[in-house]
Amino acid sequence: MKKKAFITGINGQDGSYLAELLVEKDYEVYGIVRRNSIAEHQESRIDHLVGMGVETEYGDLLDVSSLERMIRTIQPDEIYNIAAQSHVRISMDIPQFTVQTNALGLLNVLEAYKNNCPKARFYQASSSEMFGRSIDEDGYQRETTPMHPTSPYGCTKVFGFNMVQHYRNAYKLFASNGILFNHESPRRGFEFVSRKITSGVARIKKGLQKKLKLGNINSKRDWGHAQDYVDAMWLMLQQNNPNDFVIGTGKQHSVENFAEKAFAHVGLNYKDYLVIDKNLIRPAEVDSLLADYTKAKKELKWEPKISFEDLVAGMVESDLEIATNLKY
Ligand code: NAP
Ligand code: F7E
Repeated sequence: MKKKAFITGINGQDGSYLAELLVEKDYEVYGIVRRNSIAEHQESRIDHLVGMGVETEYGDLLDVSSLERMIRTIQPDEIYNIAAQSHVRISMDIPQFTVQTNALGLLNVLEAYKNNCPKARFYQASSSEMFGRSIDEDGYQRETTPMHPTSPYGCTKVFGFNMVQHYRNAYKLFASNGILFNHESPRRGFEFVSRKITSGVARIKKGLQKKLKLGNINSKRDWGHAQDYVDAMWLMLQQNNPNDFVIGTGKQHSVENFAEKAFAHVGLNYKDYLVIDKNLIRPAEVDSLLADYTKAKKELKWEPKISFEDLVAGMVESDLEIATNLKY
């Protein structure tokens, strides 16, 4: 019999790659999407999976009754809670919505899981943003690094992380946290810095935009490719025991370096186009994220495959194609 997976956030960046991976592995895949007034764009990241074993229904992390009903009816073998208000800066503008979705929403899914199919395995999309400005002496963050979040988003993810551990310990559930560092792809939302840069580069190259406005270009991130990271999510649920794992590349680049590489890919010098806009600087910033993923490498046998250079090049190429076809 085919395995069944239930994914919240299936139409987001990670959810779409995860659904693709699970279809390849011959799972039946179920997901919830929120009702949106522009329904025709809503499933653009997963349109190609329709008829391939992926089914979606309207749902919301905040709508307990539909979550309960779906989990009870589907009886999934694996539940991936990927949905969230995932933007750190925006979490400072809409903190209450962010807390409701990421914290109470996660709790709603955990309860639906515990009450309706406790034998399933559960994945929670935790984040390196939970560490905030906390860095070990060697410059890395790892599973044991103290968590001092510096955004409403980070606070909600610490809540989720602790809740998952609590449910695992108290109710003996197979519930794991993936502590994922930044990961990007051509499917990344346009308001994250990587995609803002690559779409800006493509539009500048095609004469559709003149300048690229950014905030803090000195912050450093450990950027990987989302496609590699969904492999790690799946691997976590195939282990003998639930656990928590840091997932990253162990390499770090500044925002400025990302921009430099993206512009260089199309033969332009970023210094001719980059404008610093003080309004884009955050009230609180995480300066440096760098993953020590030794535990995942050892126990999951997971390693990132796509390099930073290929990630940037692939995103610019994809955005050049979009800019050429004016598909914005
Ligand atoms: P994303 O592209 O923003 O996708 C988020 C998904 O959650 C979308 O499908 C969104 O649906 C859905 N969603 C939001 N609020 C919801 C609600 N109330 N009910 C149901 N669905 C809701 O994010 P991502 O980059 O794929 O990230 C996936 C997860 O990993 C998130 O939990 C994020 O916080 C976490 N994470 C991401 C990174 C990263 O670098 N990408 C790193 C660490 C952790 P709509 O399209 O309707 O908004
Ligand atoms: O910012 C700086 C900004 O919004 C990266 C989410 O997936 O990863 C992501 O959160 C850096 C920050 O990602 C602009 O100040 C400069 O230092 O792409 P970002 P993030 O905040 O690191 C974590 C791990 C998650 O879990 C989150 O879900 O870039 N920056 N100028 C800018 N950032 C944005 N967005 N826009 C700018 O114009």
